[in-house]
Parts: sequence; C-alpha cells; structure tokens
Amino acid sequence: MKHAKRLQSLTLGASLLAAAIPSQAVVDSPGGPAVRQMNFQPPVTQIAEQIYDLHILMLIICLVIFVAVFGVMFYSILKHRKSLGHKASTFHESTTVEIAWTVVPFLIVIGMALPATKTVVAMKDTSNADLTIKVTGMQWKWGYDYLKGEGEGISFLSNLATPREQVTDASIKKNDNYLLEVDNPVVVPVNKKVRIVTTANDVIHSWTVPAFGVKQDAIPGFVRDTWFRAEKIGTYRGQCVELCGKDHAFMPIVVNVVSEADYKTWVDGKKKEMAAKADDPNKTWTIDELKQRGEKVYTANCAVCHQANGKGVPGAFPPLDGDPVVNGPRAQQIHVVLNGKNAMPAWKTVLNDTEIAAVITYTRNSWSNKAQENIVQPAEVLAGRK
Ligand code: HEC
Ligand SMILES: [Cu+2]
Repeated sequence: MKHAKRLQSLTLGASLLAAAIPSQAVVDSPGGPAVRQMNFQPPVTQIAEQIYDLHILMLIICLVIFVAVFGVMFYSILKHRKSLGHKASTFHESTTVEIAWTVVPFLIVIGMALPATKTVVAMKDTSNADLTIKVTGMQWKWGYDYLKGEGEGISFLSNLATPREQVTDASIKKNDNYLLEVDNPVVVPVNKKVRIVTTANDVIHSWTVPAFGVKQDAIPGFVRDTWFRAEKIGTYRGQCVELCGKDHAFMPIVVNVVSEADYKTWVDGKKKEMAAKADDPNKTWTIDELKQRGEKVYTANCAVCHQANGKGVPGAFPPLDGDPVVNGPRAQQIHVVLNGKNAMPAWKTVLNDTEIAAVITYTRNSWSNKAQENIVQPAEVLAGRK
C-alpha cells in the first residue's frame, strides 16, 4: 500500500518534470546521427561499407543460429515432453554429436573471421596517403596539423561551437547539430587517401567518424594511425569516444569533404589567414629583423626581375640599387610596391604588411643604398593600403 502511494507520487513528479521542459522538435543531424536511427550511419568510405556489410552478415548468421537452436529446443520440449509419454534416452558419449558441435562452430567462426580479418588488415594499411593530418586530443578539444600533402603547414584548433547555455539551460532551443558542431572543421578533398596520425597531450582520447568507419585512440606519448578515403562530398560528424574527463561529451569532430577545387581554395584561404595571424601588423620590428626577413621576401618575389644584386635587367627591369624611389621618401615606395606600376606587379594581395615592410626596409639598406628614411614598419604599410 505504502509502496503504491510512493510509486504514484513518483510518476506524478516525473510527469510534472516532463511538462516543465518544453517539448523540442529534435531533427536529424546532417552528416551525424538521425532521429530514431536504428542502423549504422550511411557509409561514405569503402572501409565503412565493408564494416556495414560485415555487421549485416554476422547479424544474419547470429539470427540463423538463434532460430535453429531455439527451434530445436522448443520442438524438443514440446514434442518430447513427459505428459506425452516420451521416454528420455539414456545414451552416453556420442562421438558424432561431439564432432559435429566442434566442427560446425569452428566453421562458423572461420567464416566470420576471414572477411573480418581482411577488412581489419585494409584498415591498417596507411601507405601511399595523399594527405597526412596529425590529430592531437586535448582536454577538451582537437588540434589538427596538416603534415604532408597539399595544405602542408596548416594547423588549427577545433572547439565545440554549441553555445554553453544550450547545455546548461533546458529551456533554450538546441541547434540541429547540438554538441556535434565545431568552430574549425577539418577539411579534406574527396576521393583522396587521408592518413590520420593520432596522439594526445594529456589523457587518452579517441578520434571517431562513424560514416568513415574510422575509430582510433589518441594516446599521450604514442603515435597511432588510421586512414579514410571519403567518396562523397559532404559534412560528417563524430565525437571523442574515449572517456577523457568532465568535458568528454564536448569535443566533437567535424570533417568537411569537398571537391578538389574547393579544397585548394580552402588551403589558400587558411594559409593567408595563418600568415596574417602570424604577422601582427601592429608589431614594431627592429631594423635587423626587418632586413633579415626582407632578404627572404626579396629573394622569393623580387629577384626574378630586379636581380639578387639589385642591378635589374637593363631595358626591362630597373635597378633598385641607387634607385631614387628606394632612396627617397618611404610613402612613395610603399605606394609603388603595394599597387604596382606598369610592368611592376602589385603586391598588396600577395604579401602581407610585415612582408612588404620587410622587403622595403631590405632594399633601402642593401647594395649601395643608404636611404635617409631607412626603416618601414608594417603599420605604415597597413596605413598605405587605405
Ligand atoms: C615581374 C617583374 C618584377 C617583379 C617580380 C618586381 N618588380 Fe619591381 N619593378 C618592375 C618594373 C618593370 C618596374 C618599373 C616600373 C615603371 O617604372 O614602369 C619596377 C619598379 C619597382 C620600383 C620602383 C622603381 C622606380 O624607380 O620607380 C620598386 C621600388 C620596385 N619595383 C620594388 C620591387 C619589389 C620590392 C619587388 C618584390 C616584392 C618587386 N619590385 C618585384 C618589375 C618587377
Ligand atoms: Cu576526449
């Protein structure tokens, strides 16, 4: 009686609680899990497809065994029951049965292990990758470094993008990709073999994208690798799947698979973004720092025309050695280098403020040049852009 009452108040409490939380229309997460998803996510790599097929195959084998075993069992129980007058057999040790129940399961295991091993071996073959990305697990975000292939040198951190209020405040409507969205997704080209090298900074994490059939632990002090070749353009989502601390649920993975052309555009943009970040135009440099950096910029960009010795090519490219613009007021040279002049290309979209300041400072102090205004800071170039 007492129990029944307590149960009643419990259910009442639960329904009140349910009523207090506004009902939210939950929708599929594109590239992630779907509402009431029963099966695996649609595979977009051959490995994921093989895993999917293996899963179905083994499910069918299990089902057949289940039906066969329980069929025989229930048939025996019903047909051979005592009330029908059935007498139990009293035989001991049947060699035939013993051989059968050893050989048949053995064959079943072999039948399952063979295709599974083939897939596991293929999963481990990270050779001949087009692109290598190092993934570093951290409490609680992912770091990505493009080590080899197009985009080499790109590196960024990827953080959860879902606002925290959605986690802590049940009354706020949740995003469609709630807890499966990041500020900086990984971008990879379609149909290219991408090798993922995993490691971690603090504790063990695991990098997982179900649609790729990829799951690899990221272990501090160790390097592990895996790979995928995504065959369909799209956005795919995963999560850290190794319990790694209090924000384990808040370090999702987002991979954008794009066309080769889009990948090139992304690489260019990312490189520019990184260069811009690395060179704060408001930083003040010493003249030696600028000259040193400027020499590199000059060799890479200007020497083809103006020559390494600054003498130019008579009739085609003017010498910068002894040039009045290079030895005159800074503003004019900044203007020429930024905007170009006749056959002289404009550099404002190619070089950043620091690079332009450096190369100008370099030319003003090289060869026989001894400009009065001998140093240009990035801030002046930035101002010259306006
Ligand atoms: C494609 C060849 C080419 C490249 C590369 C080039 N320049 Fe020039 N540059 C020229 C030509 C041609 C002129 C002459 C323009 C005119 O006066 O018609 C010139 C002129 C200049 C002048 C002005 C000289 C004057 O007296 O008017 C400066 C300064 C200069 N270049 C600096 C640079 C720097 C710095 C770089 C590298 C970032 C560079 N140039 C790269 C071809 C080039
Ligand atoms: Cu983790």
